[in-house]
Amino acid sequence: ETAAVPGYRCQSSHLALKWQSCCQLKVYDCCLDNCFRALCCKGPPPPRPEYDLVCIGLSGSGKTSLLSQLCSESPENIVSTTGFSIKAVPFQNAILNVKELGGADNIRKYWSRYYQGSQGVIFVLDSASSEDDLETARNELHSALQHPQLCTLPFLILANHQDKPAARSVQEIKKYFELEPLARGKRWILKPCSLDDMEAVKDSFSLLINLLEERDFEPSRM
Ligand SMILES: Nc1nc2c(ncn2[C@@H]2O[C@H](COP(=O)(O)OP(=O)(O)OP(=O)(O)O)[C@@H](O)[C@H]2O)c(=O)[nH]1
Ligand SMILES: [Mg+2]
Repeated sequence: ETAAVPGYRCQSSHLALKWQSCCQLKVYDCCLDNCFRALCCKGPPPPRPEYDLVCIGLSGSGKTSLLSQLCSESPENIVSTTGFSIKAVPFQNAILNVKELGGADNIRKYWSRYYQGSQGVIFVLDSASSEDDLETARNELHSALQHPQLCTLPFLILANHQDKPAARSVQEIKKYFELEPLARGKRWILKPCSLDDMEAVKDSFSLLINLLEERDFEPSRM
């Protein structure tokens, strides 16, 4: 009896092992099945929406520098944009196809020829520029806000060069640019920024993407 018990025990533990490995196989089988389903049935993630934007601002305001940083390109060797340049700027939930228009005096008069098809506007200004340049920037922004092809679009206004001691605060710029009365009823965001703080720049672009995604815009809300 004593001999039979270990034998029985041996047999039962053998059966238990078999049962256990059978269960393990089933678990692996189930995992593989899930992986297969996940890979084959779920398919690729949905494509990110793309938006076409125009980026304007006086020469030296920092348009190319900011866009290059957003595209993880080297900030070295940036030269003044003659004509225009297009960059696809990737974000987590959208791709922005940004057309930067050179801001030099002799190019600005042609800006409006390149507005067609835009879904939003990025206006970059140098917060530390001279009074004359700030006034020119204000006039250009006012023309853009009132242009028939842009006046209904969302605007992101970036008060750049905030790292400089002479930079005006965003409140001063808001007042000087008379944004409250002029842009009332429009979708616009005014944010301070500098090349030193690209996280803040990305946050501002995320707010712009939110505005671009808004389908049922009611002007009275802004
Ligand atoms: N200190 C400082 N310098 C900046 C900032 N943004 C741009 N710059 C510098 O300003 C200069 C002009 O920058 P760009 O990016 O070429 O300006 P832009 O608006 O593209 O000029 P255009 O192409 O001529 O219209 C470069 O030397 C940049 O390094 C900033 O936030 N702070
Ligand atoms: Mg440029």
